[in-house]
Amino acid sequence: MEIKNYINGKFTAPASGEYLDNINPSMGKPYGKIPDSDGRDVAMAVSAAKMAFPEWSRTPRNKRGEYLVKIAEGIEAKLDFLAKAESKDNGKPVSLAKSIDIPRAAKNFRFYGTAIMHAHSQSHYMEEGAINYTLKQPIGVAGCISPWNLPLYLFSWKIAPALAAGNTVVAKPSEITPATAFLLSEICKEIGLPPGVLNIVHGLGQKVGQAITEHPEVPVISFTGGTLTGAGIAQTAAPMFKKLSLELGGKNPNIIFADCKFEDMLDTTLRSSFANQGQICLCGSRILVERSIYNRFKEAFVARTRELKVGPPNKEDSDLGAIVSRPHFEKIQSYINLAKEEGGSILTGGKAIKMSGEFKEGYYLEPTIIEGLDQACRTNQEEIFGPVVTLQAFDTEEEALAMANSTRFGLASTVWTQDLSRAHRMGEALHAGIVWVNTWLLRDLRTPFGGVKDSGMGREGGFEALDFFTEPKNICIKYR
Ligand code: TXE
Repeated sequence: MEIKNYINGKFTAPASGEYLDNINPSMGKPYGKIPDSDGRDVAMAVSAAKMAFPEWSRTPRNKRGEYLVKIAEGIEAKLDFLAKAESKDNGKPVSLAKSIDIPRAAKNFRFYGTAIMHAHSQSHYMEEGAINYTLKQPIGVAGCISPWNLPLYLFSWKIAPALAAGNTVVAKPSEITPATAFLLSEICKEIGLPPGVLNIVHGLGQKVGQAITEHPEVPVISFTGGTLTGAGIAQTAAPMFKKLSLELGGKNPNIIFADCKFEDMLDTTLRSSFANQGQICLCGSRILVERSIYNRFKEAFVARTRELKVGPPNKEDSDLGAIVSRPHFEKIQSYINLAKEEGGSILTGGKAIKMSGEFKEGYYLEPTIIEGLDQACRTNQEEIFGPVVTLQAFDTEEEALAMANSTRFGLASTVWTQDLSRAHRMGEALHAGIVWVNTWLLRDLRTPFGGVKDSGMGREGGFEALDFFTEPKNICIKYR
């Protein structure tokens, strides 16, 4: 697949004329090229977005919404093709791309294509004979930078609200998974999105991402990715007083009380532990189990994990596919070695899997369960972002909370209990932006999404995202 930038409605080569290999992780081999863009391409994209902003921001919101709904329809019409492309680029099973990633990308555009029709603001009457009203105005050129784990799903979740709110966009997908972002630009072209409204620049984070972050005419940045990278972006953006949304890493606790509905919990815990090869910022990588059911859970969880099929992503029956890249494959393995050094014991998994035939150079890891580590060790403090979970037992609710809240992260938590009061108490006390009780990854797009502490700042989702991509202005009119 020869990927091009999408700038001012045209598919363009990078100013450098250079291209990077795009690797298929299931085979460990390059299968395409992506533009090795730099600040020059970003400058062209920003000026195209600037040129398009006056017209786009004045376009009636129902018209803007219609464009977004057309993009959603374009994604839905190409579901299978996009799912195959996503699976090939990221390594995730094609079944997952087809059931989660691509449908959700369409939902993101459809949601904001209609939500903008219901966005409203307030007015405040004053007895002195004045009326205040608040305008929520689009900001200008929005910079959207997204990661490799849910490529089109997260890319679209930034672009859709930014466009709906009347901004124009310069967006950068991860250089590790550029394919569906390029296919999205083709859909935008096909549906007649006006040139310059959305611009997509491919390339390395340090070059293209950095250029977007530091560009003086990009006043608002929405980023999802690693905590370290997020901190670097904040350092660049803060002195420029840019509006910033950072969705970063997580080290999420999955807290299982003895009174849980065991089979429901077990089925869901398999998904929350290993879906997308554990490469979802919402995965529950620290499993805390009430001691009285620890052994029962451990046996059942290990047995079910051993039944999971790790295979080529293009096989419908693969439960887990390939890890997204060789560096990440090695990073996860280094954490498995660290866990052993820290005294953990591997209950199942822990090893790379050598596939056969065309997949023998691919990056495959066994789903791995580790016990015997204390909460303070690095394995339980740092984000691994792979098919690796740890088990720990607790005796009391207070102890479970202390363990759950003991990392620098605070993105999501899952709690399994039939005790209603305890569910409310845990929800109230957990350091997290999202708490699921007796479920996981059940998502209502109207809800705020984001984390606390090192999991980032700001919220995506619902009207929060529309507020993020607008500036409120109060106008006070005295008439008496
Ligand atoms: O993210 P990066 P990566 C975590 C996970 C993973 C780690 C790094 O632990 O191992 O983050 O993953 C662009 N200025 N999560 O490498 O490096 C980069 O090109 C501007 C959690 O994917 O943060 C890509 O488009 N942009 C996360 C995007 O930032 C820069 C999901 C993310 O890259 C940049 C993914 C810079 N200096 C990883 N450097 C979640 N919370 O969902 C890189 N980029």
